[in-house]
Amino acid sequence: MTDFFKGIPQIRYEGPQTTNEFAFRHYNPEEVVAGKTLAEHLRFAIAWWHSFAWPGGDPFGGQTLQRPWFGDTLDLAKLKADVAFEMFDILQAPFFCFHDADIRPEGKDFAENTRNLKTIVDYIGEKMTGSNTKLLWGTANLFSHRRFMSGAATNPDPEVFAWSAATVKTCMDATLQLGGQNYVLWGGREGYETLLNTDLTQEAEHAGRFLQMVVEYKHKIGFKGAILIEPKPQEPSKHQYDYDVATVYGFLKRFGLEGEVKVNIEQGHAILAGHSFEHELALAASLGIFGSIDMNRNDYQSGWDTDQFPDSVPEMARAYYEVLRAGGFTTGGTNFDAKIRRQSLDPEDLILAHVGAMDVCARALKAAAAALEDGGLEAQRRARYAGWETAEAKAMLGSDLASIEAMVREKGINPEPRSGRQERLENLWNRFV
Ligand code: XUL
Ligand code: CO
Repeated sequence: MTDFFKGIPQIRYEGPQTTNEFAFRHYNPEEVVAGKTLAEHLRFAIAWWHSFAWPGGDPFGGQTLQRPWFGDTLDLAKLKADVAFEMFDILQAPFFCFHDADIRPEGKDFAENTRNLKTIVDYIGEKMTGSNTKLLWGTANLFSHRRFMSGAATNPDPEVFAWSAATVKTCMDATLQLGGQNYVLWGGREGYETLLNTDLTQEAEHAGRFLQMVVEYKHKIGFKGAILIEPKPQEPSKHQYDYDVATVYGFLKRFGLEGEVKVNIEQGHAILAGHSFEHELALAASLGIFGSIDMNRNDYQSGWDTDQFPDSVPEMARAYYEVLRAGGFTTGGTNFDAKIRRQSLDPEDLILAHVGAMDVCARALKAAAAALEDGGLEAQRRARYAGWETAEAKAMLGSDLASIEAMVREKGINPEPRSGRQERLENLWNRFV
């Protein structure tokens, strides 16, 4: 045991009336909602990078957090893992997620990176045998080190492509070894700063081939989890190639990967792309590529990716409504890709950020499940398209413009507009939130 979380009890469900800060008010992991427990629905994961590796910097100032495990040695990386598993236990977290660079010290070359990764992955594997916490996904950090400043798979330098491909191989091996349920690729610097130095065509070809290699390797090693792309429109690059769900789908189609790769959708990234979170979720479900979510929120005033913990039940309820309509998570889950503010120095802040977020998500999921169970919204959605259920209407889709023109004349078709009932539907929705 380390003493980092000394005095902080394990968080248990005590119900909405409790005044205990260190308790869940709404997240009762065993509560059954719409046929599954809340733990099974929500599949919460803790992000290693924000909770254990982030030093608290922003563009105007450096480190504010001082953690006893900060530093680039294997012993400190093990201490970090010890603390991580203590936090997973305090929160009863079912899953965690990591990048290679979050868990291992940086080596002087590729061989040392791989050795360090293997040592820490073995260490984490041992810790997992005595823990209930599993791996939701692993990923490679192909954006922080200066070698990636011009991209990884899309870097103009083939040596960086090689380094990146080799690194992803080691991270997929690590994810397989730890029983990960997904492997994620977020193209942090797969994009450009200026078109004046960028060959869009060549970069897209390289990114497409890179992803094909990831899928080929997945099958080669027998990894049964899902490969997920995480869309984001900009930041760190001015323009990133995996802009949003629609763009990723086009990219997957172009490289024949739409049956192999799904998406990990992040709330803050959806907002940066000018969408709502629920739009991205609904679109992914409709395209058959919904995989997992990174749960956080952005500050609507600052306009950048602030990665705050979610605090809005109405917003999250709209998101979980789409998750439930999509049939819920299979390999995916709710990963808190969220960081405490840089002034939140205390170990308690880190724990309570997650407690609050888990409660917000649980309330949202319950509201969404109630709305879906009520069925009123879905009935009205179906009723709106009921005209298309007739054989005549369906046949029109197999017809042609000239025949349809003849039919319109013959029948004297003259459509009467009907209300979209938006406010009535919003009122119905608000009964559940
Ligand atoms: C960055 C981001 C990443 C990915 C994993 O905005 O969301 O943390 O989730 O690389
Ligand atoms: Co993310």
